[in-house]
Amino acid sequence: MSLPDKQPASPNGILPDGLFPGMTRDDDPQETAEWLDALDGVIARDGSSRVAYLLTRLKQRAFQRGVRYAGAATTPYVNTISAAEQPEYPGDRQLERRIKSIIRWNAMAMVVRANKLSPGIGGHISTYASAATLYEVAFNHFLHGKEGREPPDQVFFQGHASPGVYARAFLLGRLTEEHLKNFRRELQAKPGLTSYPHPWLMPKFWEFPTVSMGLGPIMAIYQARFNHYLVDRRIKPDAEASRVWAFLGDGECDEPETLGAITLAAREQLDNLIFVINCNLQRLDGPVRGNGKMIQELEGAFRGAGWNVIKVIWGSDWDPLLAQDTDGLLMRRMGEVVDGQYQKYVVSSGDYIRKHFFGVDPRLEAMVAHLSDEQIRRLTRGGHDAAKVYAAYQAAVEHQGAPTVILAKTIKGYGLGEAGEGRNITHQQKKLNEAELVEFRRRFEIPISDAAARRAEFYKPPADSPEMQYLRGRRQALSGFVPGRRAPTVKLKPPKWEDYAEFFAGSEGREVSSTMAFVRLLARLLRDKNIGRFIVPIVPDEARTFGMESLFRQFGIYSHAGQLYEPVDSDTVLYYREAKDGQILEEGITEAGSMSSFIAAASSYSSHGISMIPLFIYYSMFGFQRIGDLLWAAGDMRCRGFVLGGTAGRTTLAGEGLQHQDGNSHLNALAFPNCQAYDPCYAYEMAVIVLDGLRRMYYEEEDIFYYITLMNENYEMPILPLGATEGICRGIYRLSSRELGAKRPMVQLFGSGAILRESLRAQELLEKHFGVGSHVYSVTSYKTLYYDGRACDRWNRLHPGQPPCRAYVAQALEGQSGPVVAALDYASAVGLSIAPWVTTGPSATTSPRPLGEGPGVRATGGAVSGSVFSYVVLGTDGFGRSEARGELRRFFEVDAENIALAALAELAERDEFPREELPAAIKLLGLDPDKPNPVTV
Ligand SMILES: Cc1ncc(C[n+]2csc(CCOP(=O)(O)OP(=O)(O)O)c2C)c(N)n1
Ligand SMILES: [Mg+2]
Repeated sequence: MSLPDKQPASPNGILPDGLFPGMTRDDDPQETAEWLDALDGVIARDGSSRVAYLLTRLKQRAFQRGVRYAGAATTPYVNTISAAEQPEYPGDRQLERRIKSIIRWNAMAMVVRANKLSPGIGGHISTYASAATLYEVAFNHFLHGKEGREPPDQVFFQGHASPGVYARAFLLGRLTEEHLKNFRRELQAKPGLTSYPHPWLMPKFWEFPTVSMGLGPIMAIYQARFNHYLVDRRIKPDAEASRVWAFLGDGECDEPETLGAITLAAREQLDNLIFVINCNLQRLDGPVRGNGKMIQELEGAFRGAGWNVIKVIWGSDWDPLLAQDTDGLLMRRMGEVVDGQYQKYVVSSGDYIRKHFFGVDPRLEAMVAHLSDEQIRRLTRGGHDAAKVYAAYQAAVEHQGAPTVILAKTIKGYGLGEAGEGRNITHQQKKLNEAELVEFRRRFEIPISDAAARRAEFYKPPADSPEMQYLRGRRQALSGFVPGRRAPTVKLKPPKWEDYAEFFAGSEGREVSSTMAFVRLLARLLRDKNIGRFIVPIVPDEARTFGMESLFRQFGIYSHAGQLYEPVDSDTVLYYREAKDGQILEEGITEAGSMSSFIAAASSYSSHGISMIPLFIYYSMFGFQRIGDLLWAAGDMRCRGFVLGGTAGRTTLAGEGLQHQDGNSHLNALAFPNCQAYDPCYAYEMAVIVLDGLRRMYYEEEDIFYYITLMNENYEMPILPLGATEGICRGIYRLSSRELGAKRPMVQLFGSGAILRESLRAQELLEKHFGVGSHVYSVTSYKTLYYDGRACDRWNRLHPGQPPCRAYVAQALEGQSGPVVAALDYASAVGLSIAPWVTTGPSATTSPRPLGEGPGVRATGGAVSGSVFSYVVLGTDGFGRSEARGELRRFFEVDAENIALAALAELAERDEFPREELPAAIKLLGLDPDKPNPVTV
């Protein structure tokens, strides 16, 4: 089958040779020629800025006269920087080429060896093979480490290129041969290397987790913005914000997060931000845009968003051809061939390219008549030409007022030859046969024997070789290693608890919500003389929902440009004040963007050496389930800070219905290892958790972050009970006791968050109508109890001879009896997670029974020898409803009446309450036995 060489139209709707849809030919070539001559004249006489001015005026005039021509956001398919404008290359290209070849070899050998030893262990060769020049030019000439006076660069590496970064670190002596041998084998006796950039696993090496594609680019944008924030607020004394480099794949640009925030970068004039997009035209399965042109598509998107776009498409060997191309024929041919076809050229002979690319026009064919087929085949792509890449980077760092994107065309699997260069299978290629290894060694001139090549042995030149000296010298000149993570350099002074006494004193009859209490706490933190400056409030267009607008005026909304208009509410006390030194990050409707800001602030202790304290408050339903992957990255990155799920709980948000009522986030949070998840009910609980969190994160330097849910239901906030702080932090404490004497049955009630007050009401109902005594416990964190219980079990299992550890929840129930009924505003699985440790002490007598039907979800079974529990969890499983709170709680069966019934039913199981009285109890409590199950309706 022969493929079409000439495509009818390019993807942006402009016909190949500049004609527009509906136009088939140039009706007046002579007139066209006159205009072009005139243009040439202006260029020769006055230069390019004059031309740009005239073109702008022409466009304006045409518009005034009714010509509706917006113009394309793209430029021709050639390098943005012409050969004439290219700066001289400052390095030793010969030596750099040798170093790059050695790194290529070791990166490839690392993956091949790993798969030889343990087939299927994985790894990627082709991504780095295509990007080697992009990285090497940056490492040798641009990326600043942390040991100099200049602000260090922050680099987001393409996750799949990690073998190249490791191979370089090996040459530099940062990693040993053992590390490389144990690539993707982290659990061996000798040190190993993690597959991708994970700061959690290599905390001195990697800074930014990037391998979940799309997260790197959006985090990079907000990182660059946060760097400006630190300078604008004078937290960092630097005159300039740190530069951020993000290396990404062209396939990665299909992730919504990649392009989703690019307008912000331009709007904020982030000229400290450089995207380098490795346009190898391929992703995992095949071409990124087989029938289109990815570079052109990206150029249009970025230019439209206001970025400085630099295309690096062709290598230097194309320069003489382009110099001959006075009538633009070659340029047009370059523009009309689609990406799928360019990929085909990679795997084709020079003869094929001569025939199919140049052969469409005799004038083009003549242009390359003097080149052999081999020379034609080897014509390079810009991304493999250090001089072209250097020119682009230099222009990018010099550009002011806008971020820069470099679109570098490369070949995926460059250098792999038959083993995968430009092939659709190349992304997954991790095995090279012996002949391919020897060929690779030959092509890149690695000075090892064929036998060593067949064994894929690593190669490191002698320490005093010119290569090694050059390599080290360049890094010394650029202030040390990249990447690299460091410990905080500036320590914060802790806040004094006595300054926060108002939050422990209760609301004295006033009814407030935990959200209101939090906003008051936030305002107090902002005024704290020890840490106030370092607080970073973050909110995605929801400040008024949470009653935070009072902070606008006082602390200001951060805006690099200041406030260029008179706000519509300037005559009010709480006006919308934007300021260059504003402290609040009001992000607009982007949870992903806000979370990226959180990540930048929460990792500032390491990336800037300055601990910042972000508090990111959002609509809780749009947290874990919408941007969970960013939260996961935050954990990986050892972020320290608070995320606050506002309007949380399935039944607290009256009226909003299915989409908004969050009963899931605590279930999600359960799986995030270093996330401390809390569901407080009272203001004092919330304040204790926040203050203790500050201690743990900023003074004990624990790499954890907090998730705290807040509600908008108003009620009186009580006083902090004596001795409750430890229990609040550890997940449970006893709040209220009704002991009615030894003859009366007893139950234990767990309540949390919004539903704690229902448990308290159930306590009243049980006493008043049924003579049942109870203790009510506030469970502030099921997650903390769950992790604690698991840690105890594990310790006991591994230390059989030693006194057993007892889970904290079991300690809280020590000596108590009767069933336990838990109620919460989240999926019941959250409550059930602690079932193994819910034991009511040695006095329990009944034997374990199988999981049964009944109200809520019941877990049964023995836990600690001699003790037995029955544990019922009432949670809010199912889709939400638009309703008022009371009706919602009845619907989900988590209200006081349902809690009381669950307690009575459990007592009846133990013969502590007459079973035959249950129907009357149901009636008295006003419950409907035939009500549908909320999970299934
Ligand atoms: C969010 C996400 N989805 C899917 C993947 C799996 N994946 C890894 S690499 C890859 C292809 C990458 O293509 P591209 O971005 O063009 O990078 P290249 O390797 O071509 O430089 C895919 C689909 C991933 N890592 N992250
Ligand atoms: Mg790609």
